[in-house]
Amino acid sequence: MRLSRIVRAMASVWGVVAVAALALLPSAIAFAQVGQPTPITDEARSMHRLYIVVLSLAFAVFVGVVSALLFAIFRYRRRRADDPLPPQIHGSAKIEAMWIAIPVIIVLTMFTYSAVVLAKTDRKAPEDALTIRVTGFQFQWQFDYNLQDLGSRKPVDREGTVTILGTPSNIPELVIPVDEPVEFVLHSNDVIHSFFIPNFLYKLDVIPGLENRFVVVPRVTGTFRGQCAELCGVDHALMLFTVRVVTRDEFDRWIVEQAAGTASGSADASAGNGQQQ
Ligand SMILES: [Cu+2]
Repeated sequence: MRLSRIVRAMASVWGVVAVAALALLPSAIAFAQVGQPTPITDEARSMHRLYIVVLSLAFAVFVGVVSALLFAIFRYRRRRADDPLPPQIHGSAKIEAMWIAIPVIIVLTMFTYSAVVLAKTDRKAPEDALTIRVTGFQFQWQFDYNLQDLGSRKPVDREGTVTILGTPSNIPELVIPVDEPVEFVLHSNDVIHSFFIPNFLYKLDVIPGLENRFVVVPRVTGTFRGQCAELCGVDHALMLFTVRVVTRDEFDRWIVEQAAGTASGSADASAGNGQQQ
């Protein structure tokens, strides 16, 4: 039968293409990641794995469709001896079942995996998470550390807040410990901003009158950049900040330094940069 011959021919073409595509997949993934930030939190790593899985599925679909298309174009192009009307084919339960089953499997895989990753990234912060209150304003950021809520350890034994206040000419530094949960509680005093740290592969809107929060577990120490990702006015581009991920010991030393010399228990460290004001 003509149809089964076509299916067999297609299957052998797809076999060759599948081997070639598998060989090319690592290069395709590497190419797709050029210029992307390195994920530095548990959550970012999960999202990155999801991205790779979806990208691989999309790559497989692309290769499958394009190879079928090219096969049909070249193998069944019109030849001089051809009749004006090629053999007419109607229906094939096998092929129809296949083109329903394969997309359903792909969509269900992506849905289930996305739901798992979403549940992880959108989870509630554990009790012992370090909580940082982030306030966006036109045009900078303020970071508040409650001395009674500093995560796994309690390096300062008193009430109060350490405030890191940024200005457009002096960008603030957010310091967080590695390997433990850090929760960001986002507030805005004026318009909508967006708290974005590219290496978290995550951003969240900062909305007046609404408290948005998210939690991450950083796994890499170092200095990373952050910025506002929502056009919020004329100096939006100046809403930059840096994130320094340090060991817990370094973090304790830093917070003690920041809190020192403030009898009232409120340490103001304008544009922090880890230095005591
Ligand atoms: Cu902005």
